[in-house]
Amino acid sequence: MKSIDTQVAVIGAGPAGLALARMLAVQGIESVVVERQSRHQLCTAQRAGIVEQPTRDTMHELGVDARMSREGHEHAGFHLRHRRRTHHFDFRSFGGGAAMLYPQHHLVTDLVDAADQAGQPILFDTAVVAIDGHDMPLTTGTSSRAATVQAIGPAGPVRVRAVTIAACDGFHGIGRAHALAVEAAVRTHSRSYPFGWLGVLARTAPDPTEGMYCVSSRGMSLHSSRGAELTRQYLQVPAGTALRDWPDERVWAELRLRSASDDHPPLATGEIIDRTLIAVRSLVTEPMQVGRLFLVGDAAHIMPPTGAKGLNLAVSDATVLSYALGAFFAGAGSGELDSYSDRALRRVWQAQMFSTGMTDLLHTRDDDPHAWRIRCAQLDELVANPDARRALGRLYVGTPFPTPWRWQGNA
Ligand code: RFL
Ligand code: PHB
Repeated sequence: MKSIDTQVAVIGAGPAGLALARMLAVQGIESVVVERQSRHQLCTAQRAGIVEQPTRDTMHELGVDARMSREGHEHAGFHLRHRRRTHHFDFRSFGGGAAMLYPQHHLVTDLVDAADQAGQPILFDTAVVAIDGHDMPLTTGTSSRAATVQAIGPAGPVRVRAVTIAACDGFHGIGRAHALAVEAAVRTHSRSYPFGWLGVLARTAPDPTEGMYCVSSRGMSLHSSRGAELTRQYLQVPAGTALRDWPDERVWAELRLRSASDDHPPLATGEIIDRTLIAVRSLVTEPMQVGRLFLVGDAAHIMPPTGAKGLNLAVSDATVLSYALGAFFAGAGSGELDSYSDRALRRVWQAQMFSTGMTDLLHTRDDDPHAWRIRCAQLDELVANPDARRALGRLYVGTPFPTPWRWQGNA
């Protein structure tokens, strides 16, 4: 069996795992990233689009923002279509910066390219099947590589021995399942919704170019973009709906009805080249660590997609963990590592508050006409009151990551 020794075994090469490996490398800490998918699959899958200002700053500090600065589209805020009128919320004037529309798979590609250039090992097509040694006492030094991940790669079994394991393996990964199985104190807090999203990628020009949430008694629609000629559009759909129930004509008819307004022409239609169903759910795992095993990003928590926090929280968790690992490997003891979960969870719950609030505000539930009228009143307030927008904008653009540390001082 092939065996590799390192300081940190990172499971998963999504934004959490790749950002963490880069943050560790900047501090001179070795890691090996193990990824189940091929490089091609990883770098082409359509997912998130909105990058918060603190995530942009982080990518800049890590030296991985050149393409994002060139090709990303700054989003000062978003549009809200409500009562058939279009309102633009510009959050830049509130001083927190601006989000950017930059597809997640481009960010992932940039991080993979940067890892290649730095000689950072990523084992693609290699699925982790077991985690061991998470409960061994934590010490520094090569003899402390007592945590292992067992994986199956293209050439057979691989073992990575490490001081710590970062499970950055997403919602369906092995990390959270392992933590729940071995430690009774690990719990999940979850909320489900009676609806999901249907997402399509279409060959149409975005109009408006910034994201737009449309509120309608038929359900929410969201219009986003992936460049000058591609749009990413979402429809609230009943939970359990099937893709075959949504032929192109039905998707466009519904998008047009929900986005109908008195101040813009009807939505342009075009060829749909990709479609996915996206679950709307909330789940947080607490604590996000068991001994030497740390859960990072979607492995620890899932947000409803409304408001686009998942990618950003993955990078925020990675920042907190890289800070704690930096302190540990610099000989400062395990105090910061012990605080990882508490420190990360504050921002996680803040994002849950935001995403849950946005989800409740923008989606329609047939069974509750009273709630529909309250939501209309809340939206009227948002349109009329800059203070209400400021509070929303602060969270949309992104609050600072919960660590005092910046990389330049530590590189
Ligand atoms: P990821 O990206 O899921 O990466 C986990 C990686 O782990 C690998 N893996 C394994 N590797 C080895 N062995 C195993 N046993 C493994 N099991 C899993 C997987 O192959 C994968 O490569 O998690 P990470 O890094 O925590 O990043 C989280 C984000 O990807 C996620 O939160 C966002 O995509 C959510 N999300 C959005 N977030 C935003 O911030 N802004 C958005 O605009 C936004 N839009 C979205 C979204 C998610 C969507 N979907 C598909 C659910 C739009 C959509 C449609
Ligand atoms: C996206 O562009 O994929 C997107 C934008 C805003 C959201 C969610 C997703 O709230």
